[in-house]
Amino acid sequence: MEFDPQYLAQAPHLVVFTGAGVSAESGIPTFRDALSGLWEHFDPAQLATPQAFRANPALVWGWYEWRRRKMLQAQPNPAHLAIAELARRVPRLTLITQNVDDLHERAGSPSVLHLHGSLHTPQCFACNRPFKGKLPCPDLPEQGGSLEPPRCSGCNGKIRPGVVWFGESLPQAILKAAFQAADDCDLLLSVGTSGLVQPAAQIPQRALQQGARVVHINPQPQECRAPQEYSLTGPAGQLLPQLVQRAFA
Ligand code: BJW
Ligand code: ZN
Repeated sequence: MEFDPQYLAQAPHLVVFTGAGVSAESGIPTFRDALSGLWEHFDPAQLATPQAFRANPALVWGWYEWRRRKMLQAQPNPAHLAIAELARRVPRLTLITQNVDDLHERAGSPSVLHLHGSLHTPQCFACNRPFKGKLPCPDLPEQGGSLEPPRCSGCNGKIRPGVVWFGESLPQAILKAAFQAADDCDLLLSVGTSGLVQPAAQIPQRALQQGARVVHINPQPQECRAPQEYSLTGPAGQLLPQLVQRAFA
């Protein structure tokens, strides 16, 4: 069945759940896309786990600094802007992202639940104290290279990126708020995610289980198992502005 944009205009509580695909058109690589995904070129076990940081903190810090600087240069794209516009149009919108960039905020979204943390909130690996200093900005080779992490002013521990690595718990209050929103919403837009990483992948499932409509927006067609599940096939930067325009024309 076709998704009627009027459902968007009529939803009392809309959840927008985003993944790396929403930032792809801003030039930020996804993780699992063939050829362009980060995990095509880098091994997550050596870069995105606490064990990796313990084994080689300079390698991990250098890689994340390279990514953080790329993200600082990136700009929000029409998908981020359309989501911010939706927040101004609908009675209630909960925005949940798996992304560690700040492009939703820079597009004007007023409140964002960051399930996997942020590249802009480094903290101490030993005592978790947030790092408040200015990050040094030495030259870095393309794709990272070794860079010693700064030290914590409290305990001299090594500073790590403020993201959630494999095997780590998600921020519990944020996960709880995200699950509550999924359990309560009328419509959920799942934008640019492969839905492979737990526990975030449960969010669209929870919305479906309590009867909400779920719309996947992705260039890859998504399998729809429930009658109130829809797949809109194409890049988010094209589809989302069209959807918003049609819903509120
Ligand atoms: C477009 C587009 C365009 C392209 N427009 N779309 C149960 C079963 C099995 C395993 C587990 C389990 N529970 C926990 C686990 C372990 C693990 C896990 O899920 N592993 C699976 C991979 C198998 N989960 C964890 O470890 C989590 N912690 C946890 O559960 O703690 C308790 C626990 C621990 C251990 C055991 C059991 C319990 C933590 C997960 C942390 C994820 N961290 C990362 C890295 C963040 C830091 C960094 O940036 O480096 O988060 S991994 C990476 O994947 C990142 C993303 O947020 C996340 C999701 O990826 P996403 O966003 O979906 O991106 P892609 O690339 O996968 O997909 C992009 C999509 O966009 C594609 O579909 C494209 O088609 C599409 N696209 N262009 C729209 N223009
Ligand atoms: Zn410390």
